[in-house]
This record gives sequence, C-alpha cells and structure tokens, in this order.
Amino acid sequence: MTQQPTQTSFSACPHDCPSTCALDVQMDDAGRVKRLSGAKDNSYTAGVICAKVARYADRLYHPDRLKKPLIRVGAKGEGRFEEISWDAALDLIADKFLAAEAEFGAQSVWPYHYAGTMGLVQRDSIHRFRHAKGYSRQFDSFCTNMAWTGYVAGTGLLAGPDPREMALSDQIVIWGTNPVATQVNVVTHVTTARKTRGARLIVVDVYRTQTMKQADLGLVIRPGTDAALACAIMHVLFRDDLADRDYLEKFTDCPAELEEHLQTRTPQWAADITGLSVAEIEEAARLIGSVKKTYFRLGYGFTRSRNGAVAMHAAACIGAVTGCWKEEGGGVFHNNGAIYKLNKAMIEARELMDEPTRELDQSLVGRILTGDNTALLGGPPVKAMLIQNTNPVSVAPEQESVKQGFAREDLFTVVHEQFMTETAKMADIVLPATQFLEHDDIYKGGGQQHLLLGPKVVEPENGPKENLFVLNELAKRVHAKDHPGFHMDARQHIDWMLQNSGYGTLADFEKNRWIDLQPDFATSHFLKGFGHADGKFHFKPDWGRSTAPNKPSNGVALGPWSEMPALPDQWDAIEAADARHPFRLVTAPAHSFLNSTFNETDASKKKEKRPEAWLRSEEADALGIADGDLVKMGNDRGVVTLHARHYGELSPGTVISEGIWPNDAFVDGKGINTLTGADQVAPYGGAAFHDTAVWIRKA
Ligand SMILES: Nc1nc2c(c(=O)[nH]1)N[C@H]1C(S)=C(S)[C@@H](COP(=O)(O)OP(=O)(O)OC[C@H]3O[C@@H](n4cnc5c(=O)[nH]c(N)nc54)[C@H](O)[C@@H]3O)O[C@H]1N2
Ligand SMILES: Nc1nc2c(c(=O)[nH]1)N[C@H]1C(S)=C(S)[C@@H](COP(=O)(O)OP(=O)(O)OC[C@H]3O[C@@H](n4cnc5c(=O)[nH]c(N)nc54)[C@H](O)[C@@H]3O)O[C@H]1N2
Ligand code: SF4
Ligand SMILES: [Mo]
Repeated sequence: MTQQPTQTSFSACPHDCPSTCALDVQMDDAGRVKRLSGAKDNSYTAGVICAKVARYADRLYHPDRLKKPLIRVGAKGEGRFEEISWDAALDLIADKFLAAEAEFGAQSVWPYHYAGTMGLVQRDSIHRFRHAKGYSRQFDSFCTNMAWTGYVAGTGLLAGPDPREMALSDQIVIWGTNPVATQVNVVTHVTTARKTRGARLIVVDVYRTQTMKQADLGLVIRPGTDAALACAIMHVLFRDDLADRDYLEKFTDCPAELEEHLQTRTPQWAADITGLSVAEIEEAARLIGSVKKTYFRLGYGFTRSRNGAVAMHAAACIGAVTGCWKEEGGGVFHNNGAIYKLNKAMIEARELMDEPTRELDQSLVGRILTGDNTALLGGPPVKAMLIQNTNPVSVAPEQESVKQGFAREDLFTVVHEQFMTETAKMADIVLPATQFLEHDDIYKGGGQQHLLLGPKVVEPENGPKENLFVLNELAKRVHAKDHPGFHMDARQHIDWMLQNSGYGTLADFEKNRWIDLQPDFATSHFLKGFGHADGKFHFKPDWGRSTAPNKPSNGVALGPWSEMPALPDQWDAIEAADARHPFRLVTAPAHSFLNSTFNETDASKKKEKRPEAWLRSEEADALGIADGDLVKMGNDRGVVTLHARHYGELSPGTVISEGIWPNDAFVDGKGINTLTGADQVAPYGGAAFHDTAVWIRKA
C-alpha cells in the first residue's frame, strides 16, 4: 500500500547509522519527494537529521539511478552493458546458479550482502534464499565484531543506559566515534546537557575531529592505544580513592585483582604508549572520577584495530570502577542490539538449512574469490554470487585481490543496485533496486531504542524492484525448498514479525510509526545484575567463550585470541609502524558520505572535494610534502595516489584519510581499501580498517 500523496509522509532512515532517524517526508503537489526532516515527536531523533539525508531527493531522483536490468556485453569490468528484460535476467541467473550447483555443489553459490539498507525484510530475506538452497552462508565482519565482543565481554549483554539520558548527564565521554559526522543525534542530546546543566564534554580520538572541536577536553591519542589510556585512568581512580568500592564489591568479578594488575599501568606508562602527556591523563581521570553522572558513549572507530575488542572492553571497565552505572545520566553505552528480541523466523527460515553450510567471511572476499583454500574453508570455489546492499569492490579490505577476484571470467556475478557502483561494473548481470522510500520495511535503532516503520512513500518507476521481489522470484526459478516467506510481501513479513514478537499488528504499529523499547531504568543500568550468569561486570573475560552476538555460528574463536590479555591491558597486536612503514593510516568516515553511499551525489562530492591524506605539518615538511601535493601511500598490499593536506592536530605518525571515495576518484583508480588488511581480528573476527602501517612520499 502506498501512502496517499499528501504534504507529508513518514519513514525511517535505512542507512547503517546508529541514529536510525524517524523521518518526515515532505512531498510536493505532484506527489514527489521534496525534502526529508527529522520527526520532532520522536524523542531520540528530536527533529534533527544529517544534511545528506535531508537532501535525499537528490539521490532518489538522481539521473544515474539504474532503471533497467542490464547484461554485460563488454569485457569484465569494462562497463559495457545492454538492457534486458526482468524475466530474461532472472531466468539467466537461475540457469547459471543451477549450473554452478550441478558442477560444484550448492555451496559454490555465495549470496553476499550487507548494510546498504538496514531494513529487516529487505536486508535479511537473502538468508531465507540461501538456506532454502544450501548456498554458502556469510560471516559478517565488516563492522561490529570487535566492538560488540569487547562490550559484551564486560557487560554480558549488548544493551545499556538510555541514550536519551545523555541530556541528563553532567559529563559525556565520547570515545572513538565522531558523531558530528557519523550519528548527529548524539550531539543533539549532548548539547541539551551542556545548555541545561553545563555538562562537560570529553572526546578521545586520533585527530581533532569536528566533534572534538566542541569538547572541553580533547585527547588526541595514537591509534590502537585506547586500552593503555583506559588502564591509566583506572590506575588513578584506584590510587586517588576515586573508585566506588561498594559498587565494585557488589557488581564486579575481581576488583582486587584488577587493582593489583593496574599498579604498574601508571600515567607515565600510558603517556609513552598513547602520546598524551601525563597531565592530560591525570586530568581526564580526575574529571571522570569526580563527576558521578558521567555517560560514556563508546563508538566503533577505536575498535577497528587488531586489539579492538580489548580496547572496547578496557574503556567499558572504567564505568564499573567509578560506579557511574548507578546514576541517571550515567553508565556506558555502545549499542542496543539485545533489547529488540524480534522473531525473524519467517524472514530468515534457518530451519530450511539441512546441515550447517560453510560461513564465508565477507571481509575475506578477495582471498575467497582468488581461490585461497583457507578462506574457502576447504570447500568448493565460489562460482556464482548475488550481491545486495553492499559494494565490496570499494568497501572491502585488500582491494587488489577483491578486484582480481571479481575479474575472474569463470565467476558469474549478479549485483542488485541503485547505482552503477564499482561492484556493479564488475557484474555479469546488474539488476535495478528500489530505494527505501519506494518499498516497505522496518528498522531497529542501534544507537537508540526504537523500532521504526518505513512504509513505501512513492511508487518506483517502472524498472527498479525491491530485494524481496528478486529473492522470491529467484527462489522459484532455482527450485528452492518452498517456504511461506517466499509468498509474502514486505508488509505481510512485517506484520508476521511484529505479531510473533509480541508487538501487535502492523495496522496498530502504523498508527504509531514506532515503538520505544527501552527497558526500565534498573534493567538498562544493570542494577539487577549484568548479563553474565553471575550477574557481575567482568574485568576478566573468557575471550574464547564469549556470548558475543556476532561470533561465527560454530562458536570457534579466530585470530590470535589465546594471546589476548586476561585483564584490561595494552595489547601489542596492532600493525605497528616500522622502518619501512613509519606511518599508521586511519580511514575515518567522511561527513557527507555514508560508507560508499552518497559518493555519487554532487552535493556530497562537492563538500568532500577529493580523497586526501592528512598528516602533521612538521612530518609532511620533513618528507618535503607541501600542502596539496600529490603523494603516494603504500604498503605490501598496494599503493594509492592522492593529495596531501597538512593538518596540525593529529597524533604523531598518523595519517588520516576520510571517506570511502569511489576508486576512480583516486589518481590511478586504486581506492583506500587497497591498503587495509582482511586478516581476522581476535577473538571473533572483524576487519581492522583503522590499523594499517604505510609509507608515504611525494608522487
Ligand atoms: N557521515 C557518515 N556517517 C556514518 C558512516 C559514514 O561512513 N559516514 N558510517 C556508518 C557506519 S557503517 C558505522 S559502523 C558508523 C561508525 O561510526 P563510528 O562509531 O563513529 O566509527 P568510525 O566511523 O569507524 O570512526 C569514528 C572515529 O574513530 C576514530 N578512531 C580511529 N581509530 C581510533 C583509535 O585507535 N582510537 C580512538 N580513540 N579513535 C579512533 C576515527 O578517527 C573517527 O573519528 O557510522 C555510520 N555513520
Ligand atoms: N576503509 C574503510 N573501509 C570501510 C570502513 C571504514 O571505516 N574504512 N567501514 C566499514 C563499515 S563499518 C561498513 S558497515 C562497510 C559498509 O559497506 P557497505 O555495506 O557496502 O555499505 P554502503 O557502501 O553504504 O552501501 C552499499 C550499497 O547498498 C546499496 N543499497 C542501499 N539500499 C539498497 C536496497 O534496498 N537494495 C539493494 N539491492 N541495494 C541497496 C547502495 O546503493 C550502496 O551502493 O564498509 C566498511 N569499509
Ligand atoms: S543521522 Fe544517520 S540515521 Fe539520521 S538521517 Fe543521517 S544517516 Fe540517517
Ligand atoms: Mo559499519
């Protein structure tokens, strides 16, 4: 059902952003989308959204939108395609998938997806399709692994204090996230606290971000050294009697052991590791220890290193030492994944899988497609792929091998997309996809607590189809096991999921647009106990047997997990700088892009200008690199060419390159992920996008 073209409609932002904004959609008289704004009556969105989504009409009505299915006529990757009908395209895909299955087994087909849309129906129906055929599964590892694992190692549950409580805080510590760019609504609530209560803002990052520019105290540290900072802060808290010993006794697993362990983790020790001064560390610890209503907002950025899970856990431990968890406006928050408790059985249909199929790591896509037997988990080669909502040729690490893999003549690739992305360019068949305003879906907030409806607002042009359509049509054609989920439209799926999760019907839901699922105060603040069986916060996690929500389904720990420190500590697992690679590269997000989305719209491109490498002026001078010079940056994985910029305020030896630009925005067509590594981070995988040693020189 399409909403009547009125002056305003509503939706929810589908992007992979912790804010998951409730949207008002302004329409013009012709029933076209004009502008998006934040819903004022949603208590988290509070009327604010980012500029890139406000101007969504640019993306919806973009002249480069894919309109018709295309079949490759040129060489792989050359970009020459011809139009083909939907029926012919779907028939051909089915033939190719069936042929791969006949020759190499069903697991040679790999449906591949990610978070271009976070809609539960359109994003996750691909699981039903794969299970119904016994195709290879995907181990998700681009984004959340280290962060969630590290947080849950401490708390036992991926949930926490109501993020709206930031407005009631006396001090907010924003650690390893840049919300001015990546989740603007955090800034809304922090600003309320500052205006109404004079709250203090502390920011920890590796360069002076837009968020840090607003801070009362900004700590610019070396990448991958957050655990050292956290340990030294806790050292001072114990030393200066700022630890809450009653709280520690009641709510934590081994406070005495922690205190003993931290004796040697002094501010001087951490200063040497982090590059901060002793005074800065002492100051941060004193502020954190003396303000009870301190709210820690821990982001993803500082976990995208090979020691990222340890870093997240160490930062989360600070709150258990101060006992700020007890306070309204206090505690430690990362993500609310555990509060939703949704029944996705109809969408995903796990029961259709006869036996566990292999779970290929999405970050290892380059190694997988180039035939690395370890990455293939000993199974057959991948011969056919269906890709939805992701752009791996741009966003995946080890880009050179990703490109080589997709260039294989014997690989049949289908990309279902809104735009001719770099991945779509490598495809044999490109299918045009609807955008969120053109289909129905439902979304859950990661950085907040609402389940939000995003109904279809406008009819798509005759051409683009939603993910669900493609999956249901292909299921028929490849003779997949039947399942009721293949015969339901998106609204029926939403209705089924809501009813079977105890959240009423779609009809009820539609009147309210969203529901607020924040648990009560005591639960959210773990005052009835933390999520572990013993009810305690764990300073000493069992890394090899974590309850992390996103570990491989066989539960086996990955990477050098057995070397992880038992108690919070600096762990030397990062890709350290060496004589050949004296710099460490952090590929932080750009304000006007969202991963590789929006890097096709003119307004965003104009704002971001061009791919750049930012380095400290004196370090650039020492290399004879002037502001604006073309430079080469490289390591054993490859070399990229981009412009240098002198940037005063970043940690020594660090290079920042913001944004996932299209590869062809770089001088020689090699994108930033040419340099990043795909190795699996301990203990439950993940890609260390901000943990890359590089050399840099004038081009
Ligand atoms: N505008 C915009 N918004 C986005 C995205 C985008 O690309 N652009 N991406 C979306 C997605 S998918 C996600 S997962 C979220 C992620 O959002 P965030 O949680 O903000 O995580 P990151 O984007 O990885 O990095 C955030 C910050 O971490 C810093 N950082 C990197 N390494 C370290 C370190 O070792 N220590 C410390 N202390 N800081 C470090 C970076 O410099 C950066 O400023 O944002 C979402 N929102
Ligand atoms: N260097 C570096 N690389 C990174 C990161 C980093 O910080 N640095 N961040 C990583 C992180 S955190 C993440 S989450 C990944 C994200 O990487 P991706 O999951 O690839 O995310 P996007 O690039 O935003 O979106 C992918 C595509 O989905 C398409 N899409 C959107 N909605 C739909 C739909 O309904 N149907 C279909 N068929 N397609 C749709 C969009 O057009 C877009 O081209 O990137 C990772 N890569
Ligand atoms: S802030 Fe995030 S959730 Fe809100 S509109 Fe922008 S991208 Fe979407
Ligand atoms: Mo992400």
